[in-house]
Amino acid sequence: MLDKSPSTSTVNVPNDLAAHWMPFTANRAFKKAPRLLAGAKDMHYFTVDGRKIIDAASGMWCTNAGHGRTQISAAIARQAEALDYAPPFQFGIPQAFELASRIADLAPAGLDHVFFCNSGSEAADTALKIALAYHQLNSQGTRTRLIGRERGYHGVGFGGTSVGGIVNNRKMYGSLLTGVDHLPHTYDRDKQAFTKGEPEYGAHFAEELERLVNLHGASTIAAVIVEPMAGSTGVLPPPKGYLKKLREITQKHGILLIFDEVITGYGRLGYAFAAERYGVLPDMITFAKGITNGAAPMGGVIVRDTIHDAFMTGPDHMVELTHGYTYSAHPLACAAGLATLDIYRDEKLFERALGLEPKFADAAMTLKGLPNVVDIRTIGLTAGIDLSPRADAVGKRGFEALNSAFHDNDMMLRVAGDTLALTPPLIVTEDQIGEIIEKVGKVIRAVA
Ligand code: PXG
Repeated sequence: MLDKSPSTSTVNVPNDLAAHWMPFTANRAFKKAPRLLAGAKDMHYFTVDGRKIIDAASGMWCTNAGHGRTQISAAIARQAEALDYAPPFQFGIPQAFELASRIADLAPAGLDHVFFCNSGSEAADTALKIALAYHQLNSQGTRTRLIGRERGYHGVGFGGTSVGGIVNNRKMYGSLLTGVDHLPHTYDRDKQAFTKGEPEYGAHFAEELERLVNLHGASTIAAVIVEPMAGSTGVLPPPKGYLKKLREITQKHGILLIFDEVITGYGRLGYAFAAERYGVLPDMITFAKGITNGAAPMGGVIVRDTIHDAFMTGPDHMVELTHGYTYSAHPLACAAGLATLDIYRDEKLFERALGLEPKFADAAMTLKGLPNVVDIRTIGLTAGIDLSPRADAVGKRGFEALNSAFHDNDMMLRVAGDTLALTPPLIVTEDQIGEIIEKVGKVIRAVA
């Protein structure tokens, strides 16, 4: 058993933070007041100075089973000793096949094939490439247009950035992919504010796809990609009936539907995948994060049989899909994934999340009425809390909240602009939900 709680003296704190250019981080502010982590166990992080921080973010939507799970770290260690690396092109390891089968078993029937990569970004780009290639094989090569959604996030590759809909992530990177269009986002505060679960209002936003079909012609559209619940933009649950409608319209026009389940996968909404919660069968599901509980980088795409089978033609010796990564199905990630799925199953964590959902929603809604709180949305074990921005600087109040949580309230949360996102590990107890909400209340008052 590894005890990851650090004693202050064992942690080596660097005195020069200049060389590491941190991702998606306000680097200069960080380096003035660093948030340095040294260990983690169950629901908590430990800072380099020995403080215990409650994790209301599952790291970054990753550690659904909580931190420091020895079952996972031991599996990784064993795998590293037995087989450190194996080429995934033209060679295989048993664990990759086993993990793919386990994932296919969790996915809706008909989605039975798994292509591995190393991140959510790679998963999104992989799914988009499979969609384009499929239509070519299917004698519909004019279908090249990709449709995303405003406020969507599909990672940072050129494909994912192009179909993504968060302006700050797009505007610095030129024209991106051509032939991309976007559905409108599904949020209308006037009609949806302070809703628990899926809002009643907004299914009609899916009908905008008919408008895009009328504009471009169905024969030019390859795929639509959406997050069933938009996470990064600040937690937007799908309106009731929206995803079903999107499925109906895509099906009618021969357009593939991709669910980006990088966040919603592996229990966040109380099911293995959101596709199951909503009873909607997409053509592909992308995943990452929770597949290894964050303990090793891994992502992937679960593909519908008809799409996979369309590639399995031609001469036997030919590569069917000219795509893949040096680290696809990496042995350490496969070992971590198998151990993680064991934990999810044995501890019934998806069911646990579903059971806790009403309590979590009730607790989050108690924050209504605190200063600057203009909306609270909940879904599964996730809540988004919109704070009104400071007059002079959008995002500043949110950034202050991140710092107040970490430095003054021993809590990690995620912020997206001025929205606070709570998304704790699925092992969270009712008492810990109470503690998190109480601390969020303090943070909200502190940044009033
Ligand atoms: N798709 C979705 C839906 C995501 O949420 C990605 C793709 C990209 O995954 P990678 O592994 O390439 O980062 C994501 C990532 C946040 C937050 O604070 C969310 C993500 C990443 C970082 C922060 O909400 N999601």
